[in-house]
Amino acid sequence: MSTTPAPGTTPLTELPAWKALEQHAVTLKSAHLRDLFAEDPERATRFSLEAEGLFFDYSKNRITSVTLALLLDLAEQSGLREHIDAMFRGDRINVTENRSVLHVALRAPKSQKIVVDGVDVVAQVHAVLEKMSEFSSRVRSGEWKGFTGKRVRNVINIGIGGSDLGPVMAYEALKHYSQRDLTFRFVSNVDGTDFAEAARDLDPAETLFIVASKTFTTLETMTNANSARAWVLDKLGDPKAIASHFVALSTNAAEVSKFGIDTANMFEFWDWVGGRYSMDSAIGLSTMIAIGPESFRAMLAGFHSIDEHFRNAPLAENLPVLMGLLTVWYSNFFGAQTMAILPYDQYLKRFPAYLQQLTMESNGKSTTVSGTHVKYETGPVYWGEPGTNGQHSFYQLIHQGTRLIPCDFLGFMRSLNPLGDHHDILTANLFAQAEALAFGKTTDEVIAQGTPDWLAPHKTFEGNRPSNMILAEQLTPEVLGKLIALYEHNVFTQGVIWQIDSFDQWGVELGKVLAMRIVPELKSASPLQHDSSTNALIERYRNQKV
Ligand code: G6Q
Repeated sequence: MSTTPAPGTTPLTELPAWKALEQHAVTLKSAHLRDLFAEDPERATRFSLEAEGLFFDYSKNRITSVTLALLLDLAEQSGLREHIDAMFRGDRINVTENRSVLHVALRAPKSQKIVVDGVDVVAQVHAVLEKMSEFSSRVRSGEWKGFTGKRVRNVINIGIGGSDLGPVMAYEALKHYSQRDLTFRFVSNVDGTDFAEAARDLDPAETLFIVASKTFTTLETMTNANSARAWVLDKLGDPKAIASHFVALSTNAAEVSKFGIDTANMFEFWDWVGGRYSMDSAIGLSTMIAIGPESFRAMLAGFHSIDEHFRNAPLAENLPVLMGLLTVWYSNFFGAQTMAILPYDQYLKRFPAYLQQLTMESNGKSTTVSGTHVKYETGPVYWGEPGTNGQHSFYQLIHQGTRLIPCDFLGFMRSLNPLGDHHDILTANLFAQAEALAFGKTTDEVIAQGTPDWLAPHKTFEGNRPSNMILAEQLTPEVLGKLIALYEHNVFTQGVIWQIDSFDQWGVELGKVLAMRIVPELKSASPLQHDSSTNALIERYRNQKV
């Protein structure tokens, strides 16, 4: 193994392992998975592993033992191990924002200590968890009353991006465990339709709003929160009603009280929790109300078990590391532009959307931590839908299109809703798709099945399309925590290799500023100083709005 340069000091493309991978990829591109499996009867065992109750089969990837060794060299030469240690220590690895990145502290057991600037953040986390548990129990039992004395029956989370996608995804994923006499809704879009449709059939006297915003200044969220306040006051009249119908999840106590929410009803988190890494912080309050404090803690334990695995397992047996390296392999050496996330579980219907933010906001960067422009591709586009629905729409392109789309398949051994042979059919589809993508169907096989020669090319499947298979016993809160942590650390691994800051989001910040400039221009007749296209669009809106 070659010597390891200090992390980040050598440009990625000059690392010996990178150069070796470039050479190796040339030979491997012509290898077919059919042959790789035929040559090695042990392949499925060689390229699969089980960790923390998750089974990971990565044998249907276009790799050999040499590929794996080179990718692991790349991880070592990139200083992955040192970067992992730095994150867990609380070093300020989010360099452009000069912040620690400590979502792992959100699920650390009470006995653990992580000290940042002289403060034990684990103790802070547990104090907030206690407060959340107490509040959730009061809402769930009906003890928390609205202003008129009616119990809360509806919970509406108002937030956007990291303050929305996690709570929505987790609510959907864990609906099976939720308290069914409570209604949960999520309002994110500043489009008035989102709030109007969420509130239209609800009684303000029975509705609790959770205003979720790390900064408490986000235009969309504050606009929706103000409309919610007006909606409550319209029916309940008295401004004192706000205290019983609004709570806040935020890092910004000053803005929370300015809005009129008592800071006693604020659940705190900290600047070392990134928005897209916050669904297990106070931002998860709606999840905790839905599934209860005990299940929420089980979810945290699931996260923590993968954190420990990521931190301690050798790189070669480290599930998130392997997943991250495979994504680097396809993105940088096979020209793959996208990754499909295909959960075979209806409860995970929002999981691809959640991962879209986690992965694309984290690794959609083109400047390295040392400020140079990258000379290679970084974060791929993540997308997906639950199986089997996707099979009847976009899978065609994955099977027979011209693009290489590595897939992550996710499945469970047992259904939460056993119904006839539904689960066998679902799982048969899951396994069959991965098999067909890898092995395809040759023209000879097609002709042997009686297809006329002219039609045979259309019914031929090239195969050699890579996929991972991730299996767990059943979708529980704990397993959901494990799956999310798996992708968080997968993203981390990719970011370290690509030498980018996976924890800032300057693109999102830009969006927040740009709209603020145009809002007043839409309301006035002031002269415009944009480009001719933007000026014309604003003029058109000014002329046609009622
Ligand atoms: C996430 C991003 C972004 C953020 C939203 C909402 O990592 O920073 O999606 O979560 O812009 O921000 P607030 O929580 O501050 O309202």
